[in-house]
Amino acid sequence: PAMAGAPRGAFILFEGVDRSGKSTQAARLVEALKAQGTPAELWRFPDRKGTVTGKAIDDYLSAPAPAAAAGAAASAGANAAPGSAAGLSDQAIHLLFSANRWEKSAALVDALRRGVTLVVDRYAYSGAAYTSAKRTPGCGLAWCKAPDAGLPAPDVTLWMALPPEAAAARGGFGQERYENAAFQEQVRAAFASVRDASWVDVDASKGVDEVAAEVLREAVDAVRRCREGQPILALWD
Ligand code: Z5A
Ligand code: MG
Repeated sequence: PAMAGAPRGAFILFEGVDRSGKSTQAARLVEALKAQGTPAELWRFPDRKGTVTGKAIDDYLSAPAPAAAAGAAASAGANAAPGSAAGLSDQAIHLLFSANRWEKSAALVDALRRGVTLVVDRYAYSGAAYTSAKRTPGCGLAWCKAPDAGLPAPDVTLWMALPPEAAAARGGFGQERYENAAFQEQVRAAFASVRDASWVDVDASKGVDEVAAEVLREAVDAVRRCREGQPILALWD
């Protein structure tokens, strides 16, 4: 609280495997915070609009998986047209996802300093988890984390814990690149390797209202800590 002006907002992050309810809860949380008088905005990564990198990432993700095997399905399609985002190498798309966050990092810190709490749907943990899950030679966890080191770190990361069976029961996969069960299991394991002190487990298998109540408790706690002067840290430094 040493700084003049309004206390800063909190950076509240949702991470989790597909269909764990991140987007549902992030939207709910923003409304709940606003209703309590806490200025809040919903952000998501990848930011597919309003960034230089967003369009390429969107094209890459909407391309269907090129092969059946988990690793191959997630990786670049050898048959993709040269120069199309769908055919980007694992390294190139990884760096674009990271660049997409760096594009927004100054604005993110600025919003926090203006007192706005940011509720963020996915971030660098997703980046490291999805790419390292591909098991591309040379792209181990350290390589995957490196480009995101130094980004503003979340004040709390809400890990939406959901067993695979429960995730499967929430409906079939679409046609996007990473939407197959085998790859999702590799992603789940990779997330376990990137968890850090900012992480709090939320039981995402409960009903939407129950999950929302647990999420709000954690969020309010983070907002309080930031108001009391908890500094903005750098990720993975
Ligand atoms: N990716 C990457 O590779 N590198 C990066 O750096 C980043 C991302 C940042 C796009 O992400 C892809 O980008 C993603 C990771 C990769 N790959 N995949 N696959 P995305 O965020 O756009 O993915 P998404 O499609 O928005 O969402 P999602 O993660 O699959 O789902 P979710 O947001 O966690 O869940 P939801 O949409 O809130 O809910 C899913 C369904 O469950 C829906 O029908 C809900 O009504 C239902 N639901 C929600 N909550 C409940 C509860 N509590 N009970 C029952 N049913 C529920
Ligand atoms: Mg989502």
